[in-house]
Order: sequence, then C-alpha cells, then structure tokens
Amino acid sequence: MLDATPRRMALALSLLALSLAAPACADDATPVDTTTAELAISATLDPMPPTTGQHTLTITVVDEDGAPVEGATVTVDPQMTMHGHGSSETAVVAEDGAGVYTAFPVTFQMPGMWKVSVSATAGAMSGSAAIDYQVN
Ligand SMILES: [Cu+2]
Repeated sequence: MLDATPRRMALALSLLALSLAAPACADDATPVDTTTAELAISATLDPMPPTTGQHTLTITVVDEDGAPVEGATVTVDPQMTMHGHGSSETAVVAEDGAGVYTAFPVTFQMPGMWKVSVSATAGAMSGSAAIDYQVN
C-alpha cells in the first residue's frame, strides 16, 4: 500500500490537469462571439439651422464595413440638458430603406442648446450618436 501514494498523487495531478483543460475545451466546443460590432450613425436635420418647432431628422445607419443596415430599431431623444427636460413631442421613426430612417417630429419647443441622442440596434449590433444643436 506504500506505493499507492505516488499513484494517488499522479491521479490527483491528472485530474487537476483535466479540470484546468476543461474550460478551454468547452470554449472550443461552444464558441462565444464576444466581438461587439458597432453601428455608425449619421444624421441631417431639416430645417437647418434649427428654430423652435418641428423638424425632420434623416438618419443613416451603416455597419462597421460601411454597408447600409436595414431593419434596425432606431430611437431619437431630443433633450435640453441644461434645463433637464426633453421634447414636448415624441419623434416617430420610419424606415425608408437602404439604411435610411426618418424621424418626425423632432420638436424643439424652446430656443437654446439641445442634444439629440440617436441610437440604433440591429441584432447584436448597436450604435449611438449625440448631436448638439443651437436652436434659435
Ligand atoms: Cu428648456
């Protein structure tokens, strides 16, 4: 029985090696995509320069390769951050196709600095932009 000790140690070592190797094997068997694909957002406001009232924001969403992204969920949130309030109206976003989305009405109910936050989500991809406008 004296020679059992080295065997047990060898067994313990091999079990340790297995447990150390196990996570790597599991990762190999079930790869998890941890890459975060970013969407790039650009937008143009009409009329420009902005005045108090309703505007149309035309938004273009492209993926990291610059390809238009269709079927994205796009939200638009105008905020007057210095005053701590948002818009008096909620912009409705319509998809025009070819990665172009139109938000209306983007309403600035008072003059001053406004920040329009635009976010887009498509599958695992997402992106956001914040655009500052001086409203007169
Ligand atoms: Cu205000």
